[in-house]
Amino acid sequence: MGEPKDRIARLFREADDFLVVAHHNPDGDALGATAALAHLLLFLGKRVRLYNESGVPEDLAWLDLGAPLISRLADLHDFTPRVAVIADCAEPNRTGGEFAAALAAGRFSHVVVIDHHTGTPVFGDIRWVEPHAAAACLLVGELAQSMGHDLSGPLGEAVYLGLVSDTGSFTFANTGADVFDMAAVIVRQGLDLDSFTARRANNWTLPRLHVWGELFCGTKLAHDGQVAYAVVPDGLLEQYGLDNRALEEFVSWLRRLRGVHVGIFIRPDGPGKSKVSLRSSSEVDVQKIAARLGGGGHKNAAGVALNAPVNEALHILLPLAGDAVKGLGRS
Ligand SMILES: [Mn+2]
Repeated sequence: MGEPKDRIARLFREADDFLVVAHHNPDGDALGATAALAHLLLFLGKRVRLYNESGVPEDLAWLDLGAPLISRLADLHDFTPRVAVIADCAEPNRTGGEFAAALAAGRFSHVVVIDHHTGTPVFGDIRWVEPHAAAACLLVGELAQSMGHDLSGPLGEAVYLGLVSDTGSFTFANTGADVFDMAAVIVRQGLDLDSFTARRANNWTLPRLHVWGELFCGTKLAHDGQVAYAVVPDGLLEQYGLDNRALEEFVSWLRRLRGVHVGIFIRPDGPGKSKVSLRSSSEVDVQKIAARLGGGGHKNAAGVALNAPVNEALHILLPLAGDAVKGLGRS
């Protein structure tokens, strides 16, 4: 027994073969945690494979993953990892159907969960879940430090990516002193910020900039200016030859409007379906809105997939957002 972190450290030392997994459509925290765990396990002399159903998104292709990443379990070939480590993922289905089925079939003798979401069903036999942690990478960084590894090189860079991604570059309310402390350690241990930023942030294409321009122009206010929303029309991305990744973090900009407490961003997600991203400032809890519709996330950042076209989704979301901002002072 003992603290989950210590139990994970013990398992990492004792077992030999690991599969590291994160939620599909990985963001910087999910892929950063995957890579950081790989580097930690390699440092310990273990055999490691990484799995993500969506593969590596093009905008994160620069990240040093340390080990091969596969998106089909058949690509493990004769490697049969006994330990699955799942990071930044609140529920098995968010890893995608194939891995969730493998978990349900009992394919692994140990299932480790390292996460900062709350979700159901509760799964995994060693669970280190800290809903107040800003990023899964913060936990992975702590684990590495507790096992005597410093946060230099590709491991430090992967952790840093997670910190930056999940805190909106150190601006969201979840950015505690612990985040700055770990970032400081990583910088002190050699992170090249100039090169990191060039690879992570300064890599837009002109079509992406133009799509954002269109979406900015289409942004509207509701509920006395306290809610901002933007809806991606069907076919817009296709018209520019882009995929959903091009919209990453757009929703955060809705909060930049003066007086706005909730940002709603809705995009098509296949025929008759949509994907909703919610962001809030201060005390407004958008996780509650997402949870009512079957989604999840955190207090200030949440999301949900709906079986409704984008405009219908907007009609579902707007009244809920209105309720959430009711009684707040105008700021
Ligand atoms: Mn995360």
